Amino acid sequence: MPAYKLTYFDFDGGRGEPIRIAFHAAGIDFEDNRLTFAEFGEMRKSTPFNSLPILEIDGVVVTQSSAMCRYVGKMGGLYPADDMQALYCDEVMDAVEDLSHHIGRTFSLKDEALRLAREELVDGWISVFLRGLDGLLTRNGGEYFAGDDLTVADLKAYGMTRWLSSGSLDHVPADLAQRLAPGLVKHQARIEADPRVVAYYATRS
Ligand SMILES: N[C@@H](CCC(=O)N[C@@H](CS)C(=O)NCC(=O)O)C(=O)O
Repeated sequence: MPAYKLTYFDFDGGRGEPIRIAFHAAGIDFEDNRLTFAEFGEMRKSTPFNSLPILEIDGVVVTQSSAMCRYVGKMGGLYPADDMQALYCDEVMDAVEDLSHHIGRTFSLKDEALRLAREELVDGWISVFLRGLDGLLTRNGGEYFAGDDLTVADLKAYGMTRWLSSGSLDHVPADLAQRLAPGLVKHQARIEADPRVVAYYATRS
């Protein structure tokens, strides 16, 4: 088994979190290298795209969180073997990436500029993506985004719904997902209760 080192920020969320959960669910040992924002600032320029996460596999650096989810998901039974279900899975991960990108662009803003940008997002892209993801979940029966069991798409969407509903994003109402996409909020609770996810968080407490 290769040596895996995942480098991401030191919080339980964001683009790194589904990869951490997938590694744990797959029973694959990995080094969970967690950086402060200051530490990232010092090494940012040394990463291929000035961003995290990066995954080192026997010292070889790879980027792109959804590609990492797919890679670990395939090893851990969290990525569909069926092409159509794999398409559903990828579609959701890419949609979550798009939304992360829109939100990420507001992180450098402050005060009034931040408020205006976030309010615009709430009325615009965040609403579009919440409704859209809710629709993708309904299309597959309402429980999982692809197939009939947990996949990395569920882990990635779960992290996004949890974040949007946490109240930690300034100017994003914590009840927005509940109002626009109640199926996604139920999905968040379902994934949070999955034994593989519970087992992962038990290691964090
Ligand atoms: N498409 C990339 C996006 C990576 C990305 O934007 N990461 C953010 C953190 S979640 C980052 O490192 N931002 C720091 C910066 O842009 O300076 C992926 O999916 O891994």
